[in-house]
Amino acid sequence: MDMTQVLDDLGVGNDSLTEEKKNELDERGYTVLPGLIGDKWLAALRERFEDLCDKEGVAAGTEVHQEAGTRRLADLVNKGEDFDRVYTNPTVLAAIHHVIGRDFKLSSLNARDALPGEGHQKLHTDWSNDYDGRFHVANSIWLLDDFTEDNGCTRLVPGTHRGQQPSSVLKDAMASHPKEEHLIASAGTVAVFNSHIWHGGTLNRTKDSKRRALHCYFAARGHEQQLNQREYIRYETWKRISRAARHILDVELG
Ligand SMILES: O=C(O)CCC(=O)C(=O)O
Repeated sequence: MDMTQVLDDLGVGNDSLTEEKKNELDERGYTVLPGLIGDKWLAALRERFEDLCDKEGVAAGTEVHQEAGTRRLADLVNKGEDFDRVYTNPTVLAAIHHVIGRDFKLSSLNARDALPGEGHQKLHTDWSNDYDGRFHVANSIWLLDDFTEDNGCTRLVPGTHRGQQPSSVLKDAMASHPKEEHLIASAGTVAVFNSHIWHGGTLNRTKDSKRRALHCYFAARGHEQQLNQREYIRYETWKRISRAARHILDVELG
């Protein structure tokens, strides 16, 4: 299938994303889409998050990455039907396509919760090189809880997606940046960002507040995935999803 057909099949149209959102992605490197996850779906995703953390215990997240002070999950494509609508959401796909501008695929679908007293990350990008005139990766963060100033929201530095790696410019990538913005938004919001932008998690300063989120991360077609979906895809998932969804995962071979 070609990408035009895939996007069409998944309901992505010219009007899926407003000009304002496209401009924000171009100029600032991220945009915020409130209310994308309806209440019932949100409840189901939260329940699944907790069930998987309980079930997987210390192994949770190992398929991709574990991080001290956080609860992480990985390979969510294969861990419940409620996740099918995440990586095929037409508004998010329109935004990802706008950033990458060519055929792309899912790189990974993971989750992260910064525990109280933990979660601060250095400013980083999701791409290891400086800007080379094209964008190779784009990410979306799906808020399963309200993100507040205190509970470990994401920070982003607008306009840095066309620049160098923060580690080669900043003296201290852990420090707060004068131009950083904090993603303060309600549960159910999705933020899409050009993942060449400088960003990172912040400290959860609360005593007991959760800040669970999904990371639905995409890369241009020619690049390796963060999780090799062909290696991990389960037959029950493959059977359930559409041809267009299989293309997004790059698991069309059957
Ligand atoms: O969850 C967040 O706020 C951002 C996480 C992030 O950038 C990462 O884990 O690389």
